Amino acid sequence: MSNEKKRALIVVDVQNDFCPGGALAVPRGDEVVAPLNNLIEEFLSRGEPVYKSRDWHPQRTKHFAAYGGTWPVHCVQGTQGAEFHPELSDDPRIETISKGMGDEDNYSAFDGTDLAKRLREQAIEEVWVGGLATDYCVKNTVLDALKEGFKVKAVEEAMRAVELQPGDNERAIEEMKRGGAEIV
Ligand code: VGL
Ligand code: ZN
Repeated sequence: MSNEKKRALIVVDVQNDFCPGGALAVPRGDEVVAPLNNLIEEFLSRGEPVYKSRDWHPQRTKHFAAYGGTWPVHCVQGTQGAEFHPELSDDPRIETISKGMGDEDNYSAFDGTDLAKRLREQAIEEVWVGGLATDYCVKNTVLDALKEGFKVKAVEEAMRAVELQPGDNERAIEEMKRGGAEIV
């Protein structure tokens, strides 16, 4: 038997609203598409599973500033802003994980979803993570993956931060490292 770890790729929230021109644009958010497409191709060609998460909000949620939360309206179910970036690779083998359907912030792709169960069913040991945004959904996805017992490789060139506060990107990277993720 090979001693290679069984891996999966998690592409976090690469949606129009998080890219330049979107409702909650992450500066240079679209730059994650090219490195993520390379990873998607590598994983699929080796028969390794690929998951895309998407922020999939109802029109009214306490996640939005208008209803007591933090954020402008973004990634509302069925809108163009909630669609994946048009250049992000698609493939029938890729599975979509929807999150953020309630009033909780649900930043992590594990929060309120069956992602951990699905990964365990496939005997995955290690997840590679990239996407948007480093300081929210990527960070929380990485920390939850570690809590769920997976090894994590966080792909720094394949993620970008919102940086509501300057330094949030650096702090998020540090937090992921401290939690046990390997930054690659
Ligand atoms: C996200 C803010 C609000 C993210 C989602 O995907 O990082 N950030 N909702
Ligand atoms: Zn959101």
